[in-house]
Amino acid sequence: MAVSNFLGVFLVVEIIVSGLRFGADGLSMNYYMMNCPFAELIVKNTVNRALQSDPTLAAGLVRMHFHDCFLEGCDGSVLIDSTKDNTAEKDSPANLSLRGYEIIDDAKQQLEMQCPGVVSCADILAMAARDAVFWAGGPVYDIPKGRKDGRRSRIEDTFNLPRPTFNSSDLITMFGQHGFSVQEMVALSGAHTLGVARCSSFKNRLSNFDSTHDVDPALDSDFAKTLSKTCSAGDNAEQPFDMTRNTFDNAYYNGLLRKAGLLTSDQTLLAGPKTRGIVNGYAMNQAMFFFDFLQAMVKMGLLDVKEGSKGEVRANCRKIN
Ligand code: HEM
Ligand SMILES: *[C@@H]1O[C@H](CO)[C@@H](O)[C@H](O)[C@H]1NC(C)=O
Ligand SMILES: CC(=O)N[C@H]1CO[C@H](CO)[C@@H](O)[C@@H]1O
Repeated sequence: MAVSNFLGVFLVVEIIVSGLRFGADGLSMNYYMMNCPFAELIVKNTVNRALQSDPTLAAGLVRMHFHDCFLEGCDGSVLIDSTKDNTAEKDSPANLSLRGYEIIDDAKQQLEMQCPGVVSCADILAMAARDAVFWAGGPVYDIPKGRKDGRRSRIEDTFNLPRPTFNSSDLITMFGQHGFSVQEMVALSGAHTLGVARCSSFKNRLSNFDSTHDVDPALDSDFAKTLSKTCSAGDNAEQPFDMTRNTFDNAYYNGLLRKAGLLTSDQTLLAGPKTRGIVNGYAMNQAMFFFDFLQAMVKMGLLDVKEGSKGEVRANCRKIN
């Protein structure tokens, strides 16, 4: 039953996606079929192996792809290391807790041996995030490939990431600037079904919240105690977003209904008049969440992609050629 459901979703999306003209004409589902036929398989095996030894890295890969796409487009810029003359995106405070770089390096190394100079780091990251979602129990989906790697990665660009203190209208505005509907924004936020945030990302909710409240009134009082306990171990102490941090499911939305959303930007989705109904829907219907999520992820993976001579295929994902 579950399997046939997934297959159904997969087929429908296959049709939707192949019928789409990607604003990017050079991208296609079988981009590597001729010159690196095992690219998908190599990435998948590498991701599976890494997640078997550390399941928490699924979250890392999904978040890294998001940051990559929101800054300068999905062009692998988030993977670049800082140099003497340039402080890269990854060294911003917002990106400091990104994890999973080694998995991308590992896949890249194998791909360079099989088919040197062919598979971009941006595509490896997009495929790895996709495989991580499936590995954690989420929907399976195919993505177009053919992204080129960018040559710019600057810390200044990271102001373009949403902040954990954003309210629903801030989120609607920022995601809208990237072409996402309210529904797509709420579905993408569901990626917080995986992983953790550090105390520094939510401690503003626990004391001196605003002029009339010490603790954020949108926060369940027992959950507030749990968070205070977590934070007693310091700013870097980690708190899972939902009760199943390594499983891709709709527990995140059910948590919001219990006022147990971790960040302001999570709980606000229940408070906002335009987002509340969508949260209720996803909490009730996981298949609907999966379906909307995978479509929004395919769309996110196409943000400002670089094609042809606008980019390159890096030999090392951490360095511009
Ligand atoms: C809606 C606006 C969003 C905000 C304000 C936001 C903010 C954050 C913050 C503050 C953290 C924790 C960082 C830390 O404390 O170390 C986090 C973690 C995470 N975010 Fe988001 N995020 C948003 C949307 C997204 C989207 C669209 C995705 C992916 C599609 C995503 C995927 C993740 C994942 C998987 C983690 C856990 C990472 C880990 O455990 O290593 N987020 N996010
Ligand atoms: C959301 O926050 C912005 C400031 O970031 C504020 O101007 C706006 O009034 C807030 N909206 C709601 C609905 O609280
Ligand atoms: C969300 C967040 O913390 N963004 C920060 C990322 O890094 C830049 C540069 O240091 C800051 O200006 C942002 O506030």
